[in-house]
Amino acid sequence: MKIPINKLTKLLKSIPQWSTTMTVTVCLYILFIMVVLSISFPLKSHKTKVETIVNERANGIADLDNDANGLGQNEQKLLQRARDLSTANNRTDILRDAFQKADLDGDALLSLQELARYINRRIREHIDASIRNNPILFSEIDQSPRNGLITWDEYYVYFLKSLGYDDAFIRQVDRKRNSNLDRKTKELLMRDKALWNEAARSDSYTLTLDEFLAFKHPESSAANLLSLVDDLLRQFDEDGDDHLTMDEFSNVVADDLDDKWRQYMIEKNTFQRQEEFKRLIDKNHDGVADRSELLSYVSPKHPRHALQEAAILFNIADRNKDQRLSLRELEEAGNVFMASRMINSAQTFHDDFR
Ligand SMILES: [Ca+2]
Ligand SMILES: [Ca+2]
Ligand SMILES: [Ca+2]
Ligand SMILES: [Ca+2]
Repeated sequence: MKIPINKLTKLLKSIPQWSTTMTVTVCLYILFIMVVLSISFPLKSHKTKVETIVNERANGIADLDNDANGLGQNEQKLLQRARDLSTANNRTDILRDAFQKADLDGDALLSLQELARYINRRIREHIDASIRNNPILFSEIDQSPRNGLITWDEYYVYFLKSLGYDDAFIRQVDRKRNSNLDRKTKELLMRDKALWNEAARSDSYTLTLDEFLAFKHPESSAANLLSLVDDLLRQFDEDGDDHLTMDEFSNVVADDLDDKWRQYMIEKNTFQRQEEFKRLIDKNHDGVADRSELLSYVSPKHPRHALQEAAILFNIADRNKDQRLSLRELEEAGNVFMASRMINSAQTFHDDFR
């Protein structure tokens, strides 16, 4: 989608300056400031809307028209995921358990830092587990022949088996047309086929062990992260010296909004991008970001992802605006938390790291 430059300039100019009080508050936590600056808080007038959302719900969140409300895009995405989620029977138990684990000081309330720290831990656990389990799953699928490569056919059989189809049924399925499969299964197969084609770098018919990791867990794949760093350099490294200066990083021209880095960057103003560069990217403070600094920045283990997710959850669920989440507030927006990285650390990353 292309947005006219003049509209964007207007949009950027309309972003209000932060008040001193606000700045003092956010300074309490240095990483928090970065994320808060980069996230659109809902305006006061949206409170009623948010209250309506959490009041009238069938599955933990209520309907919300996508156009005329002030919640940010990230909040909208999470709300949509929450809507798509069917409500788990043991939701209350899951939420209570996570709440207790996240509540480090045991005051029965979650601060933004507590929530972010917990989410970061969940993300790290998810990534470590997916890397650990990758060879095991790989050799389970690599059966015919067992040659260190997984073909689409091998994956197809494994996938249907994992959904409970038996061998006799699987043998007679027309694999081109996916005949006799229900609509949901067909959709999942088509999605996987598309992801497969993206991950199969060397040969489109087979996946190596590393490619299989990128296929199942793009956020855990080192090759994927390195290519994100390449993208970042290609977009912003103007003098081509393989390093980003603060100017290269922060003076973004909005000429290519199809690029996801530019989309991401344009959501922030120059000051915010400079702060992000100084505080989150240039770790050794030598004024340039090298590849290893950029790699740590794009990694899902970087705390900024957890902080951003925590801030989104606060925007949606902190109804009394006391900057704390109670268990009740969690339960009232139940499916939002279930769909978030607080509980579902795996699925939600898959969209971001393709
Ligand atoms: Ca607490
Ligand atoms: Ca450069
Ligand atoms: Ca540096
Ligand atoms: Ca609260």
